[in-house]
Amino acid sequence: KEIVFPCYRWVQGDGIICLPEATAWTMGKDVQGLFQKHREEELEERRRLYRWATWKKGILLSVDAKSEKDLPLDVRFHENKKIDFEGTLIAGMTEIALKRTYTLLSSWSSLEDFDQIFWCSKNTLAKKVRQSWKDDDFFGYQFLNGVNPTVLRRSTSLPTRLVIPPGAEEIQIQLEKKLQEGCLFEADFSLLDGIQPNVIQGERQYLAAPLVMFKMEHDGKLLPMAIQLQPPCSSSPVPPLFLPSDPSLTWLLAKAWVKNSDFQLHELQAHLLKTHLVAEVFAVATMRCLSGMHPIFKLLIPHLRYTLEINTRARTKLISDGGIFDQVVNTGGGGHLEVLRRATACLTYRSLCPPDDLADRGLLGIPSALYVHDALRLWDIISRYVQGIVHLHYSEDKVVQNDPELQNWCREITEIGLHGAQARGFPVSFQSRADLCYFLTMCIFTCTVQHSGINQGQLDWYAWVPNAPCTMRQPPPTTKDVTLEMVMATLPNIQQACLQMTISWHLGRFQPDMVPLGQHKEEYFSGPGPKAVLSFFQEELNTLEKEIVARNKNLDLPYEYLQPSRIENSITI
Ligand code: OYP
Repeated sequence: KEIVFPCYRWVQGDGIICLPEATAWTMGKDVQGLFQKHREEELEERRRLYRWATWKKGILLSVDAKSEKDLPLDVRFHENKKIDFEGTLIAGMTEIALKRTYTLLSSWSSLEDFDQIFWCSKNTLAKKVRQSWKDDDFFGYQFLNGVNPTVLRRSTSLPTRLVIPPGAEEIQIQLEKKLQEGCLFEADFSLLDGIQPNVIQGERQYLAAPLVMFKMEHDGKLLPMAIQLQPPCSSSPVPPLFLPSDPSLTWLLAKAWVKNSDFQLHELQAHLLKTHLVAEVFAVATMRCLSGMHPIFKLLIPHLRYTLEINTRARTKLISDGGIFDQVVNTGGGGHLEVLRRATACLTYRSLCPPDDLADRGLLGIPSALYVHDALRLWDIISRYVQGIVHLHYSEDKVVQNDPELQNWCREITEIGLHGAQARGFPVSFQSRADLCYFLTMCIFTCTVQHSGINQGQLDWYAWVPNAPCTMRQPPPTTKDVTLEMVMATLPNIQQACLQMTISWHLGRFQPDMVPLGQHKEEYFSGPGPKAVLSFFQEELNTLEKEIVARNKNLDLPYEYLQPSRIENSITI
């Protein structure tokens, strides 16, 4: 009797989809060893097709591919995705060229001049950003519910770097009072300290490493109290503390510096490293270690679609020599790789799991923290889904312990892909079903919820360039004498601002071929058990969708990035 082997492959291009047959099998279940040989051969071939590569030392490992053309067909963009991706870039670049011509003779001397290139037609929240970007509560809001909700933490003491300059004792008293009340928060960008800034077309750019102190009001508003742009250092005078009571342009420039630093940590640490590159490690390890009939392969594969190709494109065009970072970002020219290296060196398992991360950052139980609320709800929903699938295939902890493909997958992720991350809390083996479920929840959460939360907001928050400048062309102010000329000479020039808008739109806009979380059509599992688990997952997502829509109706600024229908099933952009 011929055995039909389950396979994961789907044939691309001509629309034929070849779905995996049979049920998911762990090796333990295959007592007669019927599939053993097939599994071994399959994995041997996959290890040949998907190899680890060190793109740059000190950064997570990636798939071995010089360009997307080197990738196996199974993981390439479908034709329509490719046309859309490349077409949008061309459209964006053409629009920039037109704008450049159109603005050739106009002035670039007031903040309103950014209007000349602003794409207000493209969305409404971006318009609101343009109106309100100078307001302190709007500035604070972004650290809770903006494009980068990953830096803020509740203070447990006054930061040691916060040296109070003479004459600013009053602010120290206020900070201590807020600390006592438990409503003092901070955003610290020390990771950027000492990073070499870019040189763009012969012009030196500048970087800062700010600290912002915030207070939370009773109505849930987060307000900045003080900004220190550089950490103190023994060879220079105590850095000034910028305050809301400073002249308005001084305070505005200090906030713009913070937003520039936030842009760097957002794109390099929160976005690139902690979603894209981590997901790539899961993808390569999954292809190398788990056979197509393995239940965990079937569980994860929909959440790994297109990730290898988008990341390969990022390595050839975005963070490459002469890529977009080098062209218009002040960490570009190598500093961006050093930021990635530093961020890799402090990447912990806890920081990828919201229940741990948000507790560590003291962000639980804050009604105005909408990202926190939605992320935790989604974590729970995903964890029930994962548990449903895992418990169908692993009857007890022993079965987990005795699954060699799975254990190998775990070790390969932590020791190889994540570059020896066991010291930072990542597991090298799974001892129980609970261990396994937690790790898988983290994998799926990272590839779906977290990426959507971090990616979509680029469209809203980065189109009005002064709100999040991609580069700074003058050094940070060291006194409080700030003029409009200084502000304009510091913020990005027309060319840089245009490119920032184009790329933010390219990445943040709705993806025409997007598959929402849990809505993939491929049936990797057959049999009623897994199907019921998947439909329960979909139901729970539906319920949450309704809750979020209802909540947003009553808000001035709706928080929509984690609405399940907007969360993509994998990292594809
Ligand atoms: C890949 O062909 C990606 O020029 C975007 O990267 C853009 C390209 C390639 C260039 C395409 C081309 C997607 C995935 C990612 C990521 C995280 C970092 C995003 C940083 C965006 C920075 C915006 C810069 C504005 C100036």
